[in-house]
Amino acid sequence: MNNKSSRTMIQSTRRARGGARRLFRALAVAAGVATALPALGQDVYLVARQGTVTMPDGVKVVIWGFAQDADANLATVGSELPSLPGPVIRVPVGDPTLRIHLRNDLQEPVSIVINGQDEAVSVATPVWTDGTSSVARPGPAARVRSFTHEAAPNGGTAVYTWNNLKPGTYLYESGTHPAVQVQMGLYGAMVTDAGTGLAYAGKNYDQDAILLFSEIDPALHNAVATHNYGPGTAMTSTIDYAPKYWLVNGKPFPATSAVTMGPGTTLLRLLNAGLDNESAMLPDGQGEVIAVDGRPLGAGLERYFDAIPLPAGSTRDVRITVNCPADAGRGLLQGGRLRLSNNGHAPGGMMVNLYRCNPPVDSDSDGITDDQDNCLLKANANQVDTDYDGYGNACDGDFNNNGIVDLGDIYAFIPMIGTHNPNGDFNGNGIVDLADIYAFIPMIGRPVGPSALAP
Ligand SMILES: [Ca+2]
Ligand SMILES: [Ca+2]
Ligand SMILES: [Ca+2]
Ligand SMILES: [Ca+2]
Repeated sequence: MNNKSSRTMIQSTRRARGGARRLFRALAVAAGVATALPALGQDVYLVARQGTVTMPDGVKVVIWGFAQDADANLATVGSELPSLPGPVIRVPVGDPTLRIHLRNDLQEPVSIVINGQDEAVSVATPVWTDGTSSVARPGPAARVRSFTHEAAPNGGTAVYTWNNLKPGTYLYESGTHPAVQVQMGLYGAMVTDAGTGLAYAGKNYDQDAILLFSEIDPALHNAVATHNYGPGTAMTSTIDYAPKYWLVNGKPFPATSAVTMGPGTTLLRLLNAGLDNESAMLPDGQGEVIAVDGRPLGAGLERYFDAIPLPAGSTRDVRITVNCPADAGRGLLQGGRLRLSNNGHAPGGMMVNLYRCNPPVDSDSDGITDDQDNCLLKANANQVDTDYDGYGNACDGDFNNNGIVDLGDIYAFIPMIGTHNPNGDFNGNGIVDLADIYAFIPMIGRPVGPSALAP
């Protein structure tokens, strides 16, 4: 399930629930009785699971992530795949309560915290490394394993409740062994507004976009997924953390989704779920930072930046006002540390096209807009390009790189059949098979591409 459908689902669930509440209120009023309303609140059903993401260089990385349970009933969970990041949680305006129902299909305990929001517990009770849960430390060797109660491995469930949500932009993430579990992908964005079209008191906006930064160290992911992480194993800690992929909303350029700003004021909700500090460079230096970690800046403290600091685990809300059609155009938001490659291959990394006024064109409707798509006319949302020539595999049958798929390419392709040669694996299923032969044949005699990233 992709992020868009997850988000749509959350919104539709929310609409249905809002309708039920309105009906209940109407009935209560009609009955003329002072009936206690049912507790307001949003219920979100998440499953922690293992999954796989494909990077633009074709490398498949195991992740742990949150999937949304489609029928909002953790008792029956289908084959929903985790997304990276997890589903966006938007709590409706005026709803002070959020309940996250978590089922944990991973092989170690998982929990959920929202950085900056107080869970509805009288005393925060950590789980210690010996598995006990108490306010007092059970012994001198005990260390905190989890900031809050956990869902047990292999199908255990837990409910997390927040009764006094503050408006703003927040990260939700695993509160258990976060140095490992959060970098594996157990994170997402949670937002709630002070009012309709109002991020915080006095801070209006017309449209918003979530830009969640994170990184992947494939060696660490592999070690964790194969149980080779921790004391006595090849990788004993995150001290050698060395990310190779830098993501915005779970994907590196050119697989990042573009954002359209304007007309009016756009609120960019910036979040950093990575272990590394980052910053966000805006194309025109026009961003107004109105809040830090969900705390609105006081009058006179709103700052205009071109590079907005985004420390690990933090969020920033930034407003940009666009006058349409006068300001129509496009700019590039980049990670300020210029990590603009995918495992050493540029262009890539933390780059997102920001369009002003006019939504971008996406000729093949794969979610990658024409200004950055490496197969303009062939849907390839993951933008895999295993020979790094700027033409995505899906439209690159030109193995000898002479610009046309010709006899030389036929001779190059035939020996690839039945092998794992990534360049001949047009559909990315790991083997050059019949489907790839069928994909190759229509390319014969035609020019490579076209691609926005190659001449
Ligand atoms: Ca496209
Ligand atoms: Ca290529
Ligand atoms: Ca050729
Ligand atoms: Ca294949």
